Amino acid sequence: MSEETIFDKIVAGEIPARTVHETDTTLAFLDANPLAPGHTLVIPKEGYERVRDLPASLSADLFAAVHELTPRIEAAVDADAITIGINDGPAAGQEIPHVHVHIVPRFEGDGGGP
Ligand code: DGP
Repeated sequence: MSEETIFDKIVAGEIPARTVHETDTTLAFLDANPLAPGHTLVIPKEGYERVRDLPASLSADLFAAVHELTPRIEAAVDADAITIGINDGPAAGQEIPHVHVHIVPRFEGDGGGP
């Protein structure tokens, strides 16, 4: 487990987020600084810092949530594709030390992404 982060506060309902999906072990909500409409973060409710720290069952739960959400998000914003990304460690750009998967809708010619 890592230090308490802003994502723990979102899980606890202490700060608001636009939740799009929830299971017993995962939560998905819209990114506050979106790279594209529909940019969503999927997190384990428990605050593990790095992907390597996740118990296998939780990593399976996390990817199951990503798997379920991706086509729904793509359809909701009429995207052409999706980038799925994890910044795993500060040197990779991880700002919040609580594992999170970016689901970023992509559009032909957008030239963007995480
Ligand atoms: P990363 O750089 O991979 O650690 O991504 C962190 C993301 O978290 C970044 O895209 C912005 C988002 N974020 C930071 N604080 C908040 C918050 O309080 N609420 C929400 N919904 N997203 C946040």
